[in-house]
Amino acid sequence: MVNESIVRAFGLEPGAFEVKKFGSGHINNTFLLSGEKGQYILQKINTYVFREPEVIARNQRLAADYLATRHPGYLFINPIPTVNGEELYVHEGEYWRMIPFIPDSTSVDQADTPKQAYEAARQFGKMARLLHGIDLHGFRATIPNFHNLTLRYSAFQEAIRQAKEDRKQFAEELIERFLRHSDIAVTFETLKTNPAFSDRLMHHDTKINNVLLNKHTFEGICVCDLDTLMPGKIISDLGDMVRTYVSPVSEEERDFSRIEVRDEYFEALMKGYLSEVGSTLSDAERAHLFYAGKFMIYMQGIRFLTDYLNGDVYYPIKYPEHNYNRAMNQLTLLERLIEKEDKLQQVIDACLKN
Ligand code: ADP
Ligand code: GN1
Ligand code: MG
Repeated sequence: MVNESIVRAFGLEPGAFEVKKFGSGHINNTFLLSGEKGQYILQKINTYVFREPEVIARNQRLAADYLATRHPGYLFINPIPTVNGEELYVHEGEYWRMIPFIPDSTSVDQADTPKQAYEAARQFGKMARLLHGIDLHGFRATIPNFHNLTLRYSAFQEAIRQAKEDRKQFAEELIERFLRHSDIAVTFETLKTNPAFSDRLMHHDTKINNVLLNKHTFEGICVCDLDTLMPGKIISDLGDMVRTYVSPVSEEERDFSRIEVRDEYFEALMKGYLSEVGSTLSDAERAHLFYAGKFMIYMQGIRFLTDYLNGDVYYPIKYPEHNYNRAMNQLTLLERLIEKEDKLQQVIDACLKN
């Protein structure tokens, strides 16, 4: 499963560890190494997605250096260097890195209690707050235009034009329904260039399983999966939490009637996030906190549908209509969220007052 020379490159004896596939992400390959000398996470970086893995390593190093001087007590997961002192090990053209396994930690794939949503959001908020004000000059995008909705929207339109006829016909109604919400992309256009909506260092993948929780108390320990740590907008991190914490079922659910927006989870994540970053927000950012959820759900929905129309080249699928169903799932979630806008905006307003 993992070539022994890779484990050795990080100074560990392969025979002393049991290696297991770990985690449920779409992009990288993650392994857990367990042995008497401790536990480690070993990951193969997907270089189709991350074209320049060195950019990931540099962004993390810059953030780590800043945090180590400004906030030395903060737990930021640093990679374990190879025996040659490198952050990445290249084996037959593939990039590997190792990180320490945080003891007594666990993660959940789905928010099962509002407290979990609160704890996770607080961890993402804490990192955003501590990194607020860092000089962004040395940072680069690990995936260029990752959350650029304007370009995602163009890619969607291009996919509609290029799609094979059978897929286009099958998805016709769903395409129409997504196009009806194109105002979400238009709003993004105005935010992109608004100086009061400036870039921050964002995580860009704030799913709940990217937070490590204490396995006994379920209190937040720290965030993980830092591959997409790069300059971006507050709506990315906040929005992806709304996208992935509020519904009782995940983006994989095919019984769309089970998708709903649970007010208490929405409130818990807003409270958790704003308790940390609230004081750093500009007026323009404060005015777009509800928009964040719409932005991320819409973008993820059109990314899934684009991939369906392109013939499933990005997201791994388990059956032919998988990406179509994921897109339908996200559209349903978007509609459920928009129905509750007035009520949820009141929740946000109350959190901002505290
Ligand atoms: P992926 O790209 O597969 O999502 P992650 O970096 O999120 O990769 O790792 C997958 C899972 O492994 C996470 O959801 C988390 O449960 C666990 N994990 C990652 N890093 C650590 C760590 N340093 N300590 C403990 N568990 C970790
Ligand atoms: C991918 O690797 P994973 O599963 O955490 C994707 C995210 C999507 C997510 C949808 C680099 O994340 O943007 O939100 O799938 N990551 C990349 O499940 O494209
Ligand atoms: Mg992950």
